[in-house]
Amino acid sequence: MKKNNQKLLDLVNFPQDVKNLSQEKLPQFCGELREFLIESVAQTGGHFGSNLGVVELTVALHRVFDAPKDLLIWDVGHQAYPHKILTGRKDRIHTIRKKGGLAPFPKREESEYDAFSVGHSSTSISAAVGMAIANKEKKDAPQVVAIIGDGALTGGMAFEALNYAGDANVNMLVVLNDNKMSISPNVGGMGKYLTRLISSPSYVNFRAKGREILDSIPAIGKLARKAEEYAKGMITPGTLFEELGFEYYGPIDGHDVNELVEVLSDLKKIRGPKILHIITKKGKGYVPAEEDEFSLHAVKPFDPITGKKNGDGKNKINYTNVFSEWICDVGEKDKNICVVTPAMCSGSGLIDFSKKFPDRYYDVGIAEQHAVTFSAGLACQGKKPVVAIYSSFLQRAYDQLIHDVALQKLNVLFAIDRAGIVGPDGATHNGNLDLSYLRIVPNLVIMVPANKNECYSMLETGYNYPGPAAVRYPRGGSSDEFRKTECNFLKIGKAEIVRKGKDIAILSFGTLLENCAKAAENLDATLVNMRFVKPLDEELIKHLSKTHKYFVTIEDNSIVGGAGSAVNEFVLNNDLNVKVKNLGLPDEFLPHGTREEILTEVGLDEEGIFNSIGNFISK
Ligand SMILES: Cc1ncc(C[n+]2csc(CCOP(=O)(O)OP(=O)(O)O)c2C)c(N)n1
Repeated sequence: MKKNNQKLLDLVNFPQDVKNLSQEKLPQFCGELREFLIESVAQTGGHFGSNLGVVELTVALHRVFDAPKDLLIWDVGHQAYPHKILTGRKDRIHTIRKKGGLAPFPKREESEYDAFSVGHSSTSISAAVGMAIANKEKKDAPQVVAIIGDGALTGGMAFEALNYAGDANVNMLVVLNDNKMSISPNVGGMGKYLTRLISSPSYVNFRAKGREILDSIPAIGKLARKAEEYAKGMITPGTLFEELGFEYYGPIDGHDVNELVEVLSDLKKIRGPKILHIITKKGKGYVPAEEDEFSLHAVKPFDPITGKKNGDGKNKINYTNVFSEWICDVGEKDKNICVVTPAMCSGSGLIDFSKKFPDRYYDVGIAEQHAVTFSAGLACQGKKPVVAIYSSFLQRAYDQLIHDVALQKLNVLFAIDRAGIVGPDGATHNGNLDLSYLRIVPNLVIMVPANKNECYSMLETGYNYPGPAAVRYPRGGSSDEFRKTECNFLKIGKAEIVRKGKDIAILSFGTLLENCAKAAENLDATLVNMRFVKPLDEELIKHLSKTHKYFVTIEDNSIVGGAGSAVNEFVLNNDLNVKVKNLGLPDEFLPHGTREEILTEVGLDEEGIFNSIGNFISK
């Protein structure tokens, strides 16, 4: 029984509780859920606009389907906060993205309601097809629903899956959540196609009417079906999904919870591949987020009344800002420079460049593979493309980097942001593998800046190097002042000795150099800023091996196959007489938390590095 002043949300912890609400209370319930979400994200920060946009959809899905038996697969999973709240995690939602707290995205280990672990885009339809096919022989097979945004639909994998599922006549539903936005406004022909669908007369009603008429003349058979298709072709500006083998329904208002419940209940009864197109507003119900869908895609903690960010509002210069400055500087000087982003304009620091040089700025959608091969094409014709990409998303375009860029020695620069530990976005977004997977690619120069000035210098060096090059830098900043005037071209494959000591040589690759200072001072060790993972400064390594007993390599990358492994190989192959210890990230998928917390946990803070080296030499 609901007491006076008790909220409906207080009564709901699991999907069954959503089913127990009376239908006319659903809009009120959605309002309460939205309010709770705003207060919660204001405290924790995190993905915001997308979650506000799927409140009604999430309520309707949990009312109609029987999760966890029925399988709900969220694409990207940045919009799954309401789903977490309705599936037993309401009390812990304020811990999301924090160390030991709820994961930022759906995660199978976290809840039986999370049918698939996600974080990267455009996987939902493929996973759903696999699940539906795996269950197809079962008597009481689960319903399988993939929920994908119009942005995620720009990823090639989503098309590959649609192409397959339609043809294989898989029993599944795709809910296409169309808000016209990716993180920034969505790009590409598919987005325009969806807009044409929306602007056409209500298709869903027409089809219902059409069916009624056809059902009343049963003998027409195949001819009737053809007539129906013909009529559909006339009323919609194209039937792309239907050509792929899906039944298309919609578009409908994704904020009308009762309509959603009705349509989803109907669709549950129809077999085969179906797509329901719903229209939503990113940021729905919170005015600042509705007015600025772009900036409020993801937020830092803020005051829910004013919408203003907590804290002093001063942003320190970080590596992304350095990239942003550099690319704008080159944009002024070199007409051939162009930048390619797979839908990460703001995160990659490209807002200024896109405004100053719109004709040399290419947002290609969430399409990493295309981004890299497209850049290869640009380079073939004399342009000088820079692929601005996050480390973990570059994993998507590995063969393109090898086959389309490196093999052809093309002049493409990879500006790889979010390398190493990223922090609150956790395991799916950590860039802890790039040095391992890049190091083995022939022809590629790989640079790892130790500070912001060096990052600028390396971008300049890589850009002017006549072949494929990569600069990888982490989220956040370094303690040094950024002084552009101190930036220079670097000599390819040359390291820098930061401190001369004896017996121990610390070979640091990248930004953890700062954390080595204490160990170097206290142990009187030589400290080297290696700068290049490829080519290695072999001459210096040989020289140091003659004057030192111990080498310690350090990197913000997996120890397996990373920069330290390159040193190991060189030491072994050249019979160098040194003992080597590799420090870096363990061979694990590391969880979320702040970057500092995770680095401390794996022993890569000042203290941890000092202790590890101490233990190593005392053995
Ligand atoms: C492979 C990959 N590239 C980029 C991203 C970063 N990213 C997260 S959400 C998002 C936009 C998704 O747009 P859409 O699917 O329309 O959902 P919306 O945010 O509009 O609700 C992007 C580009 C990602 N998660 N995975």
